[in-house]
Amino acid sequence: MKLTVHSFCTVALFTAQALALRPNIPSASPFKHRQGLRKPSRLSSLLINPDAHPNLPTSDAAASAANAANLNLDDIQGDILIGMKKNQELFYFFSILDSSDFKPKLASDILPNITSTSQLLDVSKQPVTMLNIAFSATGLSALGVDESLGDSAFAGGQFKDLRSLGDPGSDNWVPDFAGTDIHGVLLFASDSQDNINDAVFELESALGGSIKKVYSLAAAARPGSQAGHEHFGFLDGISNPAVEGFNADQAMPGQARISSGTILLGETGDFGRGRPAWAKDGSFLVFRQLKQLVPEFNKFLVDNPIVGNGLTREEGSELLGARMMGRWKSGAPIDLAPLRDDPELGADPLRNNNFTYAHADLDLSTDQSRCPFSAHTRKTRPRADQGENLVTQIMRAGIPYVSDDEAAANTTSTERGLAFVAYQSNIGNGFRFMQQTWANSINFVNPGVGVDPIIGSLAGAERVIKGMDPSNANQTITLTGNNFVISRGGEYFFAPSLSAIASKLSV
Ligand code: N7H
Repeated sequence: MKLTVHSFCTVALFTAQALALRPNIPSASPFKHRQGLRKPSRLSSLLINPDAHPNLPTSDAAASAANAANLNLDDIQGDILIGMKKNQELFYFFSILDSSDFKPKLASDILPNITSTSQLLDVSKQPVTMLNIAFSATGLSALGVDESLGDSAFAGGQFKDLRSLGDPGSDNWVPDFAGTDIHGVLLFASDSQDNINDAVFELESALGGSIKKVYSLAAAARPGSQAGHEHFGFLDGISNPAVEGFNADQAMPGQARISSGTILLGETGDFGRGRPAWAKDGSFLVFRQLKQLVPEFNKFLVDNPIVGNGLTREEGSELLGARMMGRWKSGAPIDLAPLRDDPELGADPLRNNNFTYAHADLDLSTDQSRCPFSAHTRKTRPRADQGENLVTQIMRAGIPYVSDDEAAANTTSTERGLAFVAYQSNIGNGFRFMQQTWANSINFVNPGVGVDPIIGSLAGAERVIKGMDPSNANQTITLTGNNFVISRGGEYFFAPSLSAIASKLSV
């Protein structure tokens, strides 16, 4: 097991020092008993770090990269650049009932407990439970902030956008997402559900009747060797971009290197127009609750093995799953391991992202023998098919969930899936472009290749996909509706900088 960041710490009185680094942030909370969020008593990280993932930068390395790029990691919420490394997480969606009551509490009870990027990188500074916050457009309005952030998808909200995303309507949506009543989301993350429960209890007591919980979703990395794997069994979180001013200097081979402004508003590479100055260093958070039908997915693979090449039926089924995803369950890319999984390759961050789909001996525009054009990873990052596209990039920060009912009752329920979280400085260039223009298009990246078999959606209509059989590219598979991933809806949020909360949103 590799070490994420500093593994040992002394119990330090860090809070005042850490908060002193931040502009205009109240440094003392009246709620002295609320140790769950703030007390720096960690001996091990609250994050997971599977061997196959690129390491996070050490806090020193990140600080020096940030200094050189003039990025303030003390002011940027911790979840934005960290990626898919949460252990346990709770998404707590709320509505503001009384903004004149909420705003001072935002300043005194939420802001001092928000975990910044620098804090999250250093175990000795990590709180027991990480807290981040983001607001929907109606949430900003409820706070009296009606300025445009220069993002039309955010301004309209996800419910209004559902047809563009290919959702068949809102019948499958969690009812609380269908509308614009959700004003914000609190993200709690820790290494135990008990820590999160304590933090929620403490914050709810402090916030009183100023907000109301609308909905919540508990999520957790899967146990043991499945940590980092999502419910279909595939290792996730291998390929997130490396960001200038954060970890670009230590990008792994094949990792996209992007400008900080692709993720953060107001930084180099943010092409947005008319952003207010206070929006700098915030990021748009796209949340989607994506239900996964695991037995159905597995049965589909068992029923449709790819035959030939000396494979057993079982191996043929595994191959079909890998070709739908673009990676084997171990994380090994099929572009480098086209017929059988290669767990050593999957576990090696120096090799597991080092591919482009281009090979000297094959025609990039027609040959799908190594990887189908419609495979999930190729649809969402076409690499050499397009020349590296450094604009349509997102920082994925999702985590598997089982429905609240199951978590609470400790009994099996039917719903599980991915609590999909993606950060970007422009939703239309990031998540929305990937979903609408790439994954849902039958003609991307080449005419007639079909939609992404994992997330592609045509409003519930039948989906015809080509290229799954490596020896017969014209063979099609027909999937009815949205077979294996069902959208339960979500919302578009803005995760502001800490200084924006202090100077704009809480006053
Ligand atoms: Fe995907 N999965 O866990 O099976 N995704 N994703 N995703 N996804 C990726 O490369 C998955 C979804 C991207 O850089 C892997 O890190 C599932 C949406 C992007 O080569 C796996 C769901 C969107 C990449 C999954 C889901 C994306 C990516 C391989 C829904 C955006 C990186 C691991 C339930 C619209 C591509 C890895 C690259 C990779 C899974 C949703 C985007 C295993 C189950 C909605 C950009």
